[in-house]
Amino acid sequence: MKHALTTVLALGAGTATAQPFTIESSTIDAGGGTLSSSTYTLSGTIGQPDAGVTLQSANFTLRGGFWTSGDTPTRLCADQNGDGIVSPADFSAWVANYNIQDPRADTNQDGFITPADFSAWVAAFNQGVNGPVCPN
Ligand SMILES: [Ca+2]
Ligand SMILES: [Ca+2]
Repeated sequence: MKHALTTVLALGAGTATAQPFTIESSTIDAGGGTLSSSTYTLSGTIGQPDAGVTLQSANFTLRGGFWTSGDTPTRLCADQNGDGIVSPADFSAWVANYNIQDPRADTNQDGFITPADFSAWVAAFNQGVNGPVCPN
């Protein structure tokens, strides 16, 4: 059995080429379901200990979070404190997010948190509600 697994891995490595990567949103957690009434519908999965965790290497970022039944929740990129508005308080929030390498500080959405994100944040701030949208 060990030999078979090694062979499979070797084949997989042999087919890896320089192609773009795509990983669809998914969950490997157990359970989940939908509750509904005449007015409301709630879908979810409990037991997602990976929510909020970010793994990052030089080239890739993997963020854990809660799945949704539709679109990924978004916010204005300039809204760094998540209060739903773009205000000067978001400058301090961007600095705080930058210092702890919070993914929200990646304002230019290139997968890296660098000083270039400050320029992107200023541009997004100046665009106000017409600014770019980022994932929550
Ligand atoms: Ca804000
Ligand atoms: Ca960035």
